[in-house]
Amino acid sequence: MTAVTPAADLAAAVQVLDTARSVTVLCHVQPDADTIGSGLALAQVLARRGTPVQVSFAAPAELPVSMRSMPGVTHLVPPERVPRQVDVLVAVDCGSAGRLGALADRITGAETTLVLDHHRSNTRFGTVNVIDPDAESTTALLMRVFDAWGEPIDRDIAHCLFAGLVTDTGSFKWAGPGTHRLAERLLATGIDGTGITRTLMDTHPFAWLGMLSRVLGSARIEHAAAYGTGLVYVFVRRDDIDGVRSEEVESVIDVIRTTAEAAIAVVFKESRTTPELWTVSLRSRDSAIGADDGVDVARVATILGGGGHRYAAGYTTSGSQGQLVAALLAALDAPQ
Ligand SMILES: [Mn+2]
Repeated sequence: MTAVTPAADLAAAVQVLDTARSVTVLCHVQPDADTIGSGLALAQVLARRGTPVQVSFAAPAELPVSMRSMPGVTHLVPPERVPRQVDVLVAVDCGSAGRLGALADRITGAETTLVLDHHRSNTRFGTVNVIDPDAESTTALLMRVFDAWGEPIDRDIAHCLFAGLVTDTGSFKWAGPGTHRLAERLLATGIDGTGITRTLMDTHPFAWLGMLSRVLGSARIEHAAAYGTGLVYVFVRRDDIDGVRSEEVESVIDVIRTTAEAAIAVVFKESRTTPELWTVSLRSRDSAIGADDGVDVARVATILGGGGHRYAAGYTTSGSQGQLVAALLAALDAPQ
């Protein structure tokens, strides 16, 4: 991508990291490979410099299986081990403090909060904010931070950075000018890009096939939604996801979003523990990099209490299936 992070923000971030006595890196709840890859890459750079560092996320209790082979996982600590008072707190890939879940209260006890992120809807909740909505991934943004800091990217760090880049670009489907150059630089360190991608994106248990067939069979389309550009949606209920991981649940949106007749694709995902509590994923179909068309789903998600990117966003809500669809349709038809 061509967008440039304001040099002053980058310099301020480097200054914070360079002079930190200790660092606590926080990833978002329901972590993906971009937030974990960012957290573990930064932790490895800090550890190499001799700066005490820990990485955490509030929920769920366990790191998703597909991310457990990432280098640097030894820096992960459970949320209850994160002290109330910390020196430097770094939030990676979090558009708002709410994305930290139960760890959001640690901001109050932090001397400095550094926010490194690429979400369009970012609320700039840090004392220092490095936000670039045009960055492919937060790990791509971290490459710029490491370059400005003069910290080399070794093979283990490259593994983590590549994990975020390959997942947030949908295996480089959403690549712009410069994206492949970033990938080339990481691959040149000797990492197994194919293996990393297969582990993160292309490996599912057999039970995934049954789950997909049940869920996809219940898909609905609303042609009149979003000013006639169309909405396709499915519900993934608690009893649909027995025996499958979060990775399988998250994969559903990538099938739904291919529907030609709808500009917006939505997956409602019910909590495993709380009935009628849902996390909702939205995708806008016209997701050509740099294009200014398509529905801005970050705006829709923000109306519903969430946030995200122009072409990919989400929110959390509760209620019956009918209530959820009605609220979504109203938000899609809200004045621009
Ligand atoms: Mn991301």
